[in-house]
Amino acid sequence: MNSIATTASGGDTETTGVLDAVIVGAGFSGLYQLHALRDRLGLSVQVLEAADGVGGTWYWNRYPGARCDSESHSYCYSFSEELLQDWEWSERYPGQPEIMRYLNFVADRLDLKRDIRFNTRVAAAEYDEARNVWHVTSEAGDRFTARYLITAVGCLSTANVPAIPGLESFAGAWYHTGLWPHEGVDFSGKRVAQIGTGSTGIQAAPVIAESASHLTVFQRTPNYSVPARNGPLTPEFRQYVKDNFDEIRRIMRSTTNGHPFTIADRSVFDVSPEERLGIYEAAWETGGLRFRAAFRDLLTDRKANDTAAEFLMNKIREIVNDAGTAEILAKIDHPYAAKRPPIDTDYFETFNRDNVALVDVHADPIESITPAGIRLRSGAEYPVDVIVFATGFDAMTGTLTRMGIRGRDGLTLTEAWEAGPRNYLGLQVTGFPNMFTVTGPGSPSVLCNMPVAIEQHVEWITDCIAYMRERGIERVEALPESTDRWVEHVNETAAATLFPEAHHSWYLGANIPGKPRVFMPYPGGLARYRAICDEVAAKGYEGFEFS
Ligand code: N01
Repeated sequence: MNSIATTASGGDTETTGVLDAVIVGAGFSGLYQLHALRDRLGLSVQVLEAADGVGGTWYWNRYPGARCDSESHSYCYSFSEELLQDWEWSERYPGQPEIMRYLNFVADRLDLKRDIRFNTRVAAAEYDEARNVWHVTSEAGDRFTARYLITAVGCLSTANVPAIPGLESFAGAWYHTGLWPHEGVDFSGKRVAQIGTGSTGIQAAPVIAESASHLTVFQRTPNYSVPARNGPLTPEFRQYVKDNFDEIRRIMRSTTNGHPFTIADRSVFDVSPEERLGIYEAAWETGGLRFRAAFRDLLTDRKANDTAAEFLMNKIREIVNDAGTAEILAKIDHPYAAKRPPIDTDYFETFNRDNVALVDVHADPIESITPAGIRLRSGAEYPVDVIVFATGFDAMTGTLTRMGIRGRDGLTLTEAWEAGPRNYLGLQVTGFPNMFTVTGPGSPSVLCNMPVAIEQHVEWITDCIAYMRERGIERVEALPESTDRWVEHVNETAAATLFPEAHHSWYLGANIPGKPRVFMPYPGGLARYRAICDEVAAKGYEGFEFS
């Protein structure tokens, strides 16, 4: 292990030796990657984190109703029996504060914080070919040199505030859900506008409506949603999880999406229409992402998907009292689950409240923000005191391309990904030796229960580095032909699904003006992906070049 001293001079910090690794980000992935490299391999590691605490996406997303859509007992690390036994989740889905408590519990239990530099946002990371090291510089000018650069920046960490003319003139307060104030926002007595009806907006609206004097939801693309059916976990269930975690882990690792339940082994048209309706009703009652697992062909056969879509649109019409509002909510143009399927607590019911209104900004787009509120193209005006942007993220690539990453021959990551992200296995970009991207584009990532995808990546990266060290190999880089083949494979796999039919989805980069339209996550399923990665490793890291 290298011994590293850090010196502070003129407010700057500079490593005086070469660290083994710099990890960027202290969320689920950065914490485990630090533990794996430091405590398993004995490496010198520095984590750099922009926030003043651990948590990653959960540190920033403190909006009302923020809660994970994965079930608690699966939204956690599975690598440590001790962590599993010593933590208790309180509800079926973990709320944001509870996830923060959990990640702090893990960081403290594994003594991780001493190797994390908080309040340190990376401004540049440059590969030095002559020395085969990465020089990483923070916005404040602190400098770190390391053999490996590992990005653990999450997939949804660069907030997207749409460039609507006039925002700077707005006299009220505005917030993005992904950069929510720590002290919270008091909506009482306020007229609130919420723009966006993705997973976040669908969680936030019912909670905001409870305290605001009035909430207007501006919906551009209607969305499906299934009731989460959240509630407290019983002591019996918690004990069941502790006693059966090996089996739960086995299921999570063997399914497409890394959840603790399997996808039914039946096709939509294997059953009669009456039977199908019964299956959908039961799945609706069970709630959450389990609805998607009712049939195995929902994401590959449009006609099969249409049956689920029709069921869910009818549910909206049943729940929402006002027929006009129900129609705006139910006019959904994409297959169910081709965009990330939201789950909710009383979302559609919220539109039955007297203090809530829905505005269709697909029919009449937002034209500007005025000092008083929101103006549509038709000239209609909505005076408000607060605007909540639930408008999502520059997903998967946004944070990476903003980090000033420069590889061999001065190539920037932005240049390398000008036409969309290109890499091998979602793990390494050709031209960027010794850099690994945890849950990068091209990996299953956001299509999965994230901790399961993260653990697979962290363990693969750790094994790869161990392999190199055992053999005195100092450099690893994805071969260009491996990248070409992988990108082709991801595209072919996506084309065999219904995902591309949601042409406005952030999976395709369509939510960011000018972003190349490329299907970014790997849609072949986590189990298949794991098998591919394992085979690559077993063949001596086939497709990578060692030197
Ligand atoms: O963001 P989104 P999100 N004018 O991009 C609308 C994860 N997540 O924060 O669809 C008007 O999905 C936009 O409209 P359209 C999860 O993976 C996880 O909700 O582009 N509207 C859309 O309605 C999720 O998928 C949990 O037409 C505008 C909304 O804003 C991901 O985060 C919980 C607009 C953005 O939806 C992102 O979800 C919550 C404009 N100019 C979220 N610009 C978990 O449980 C955008 N919109 C783990």
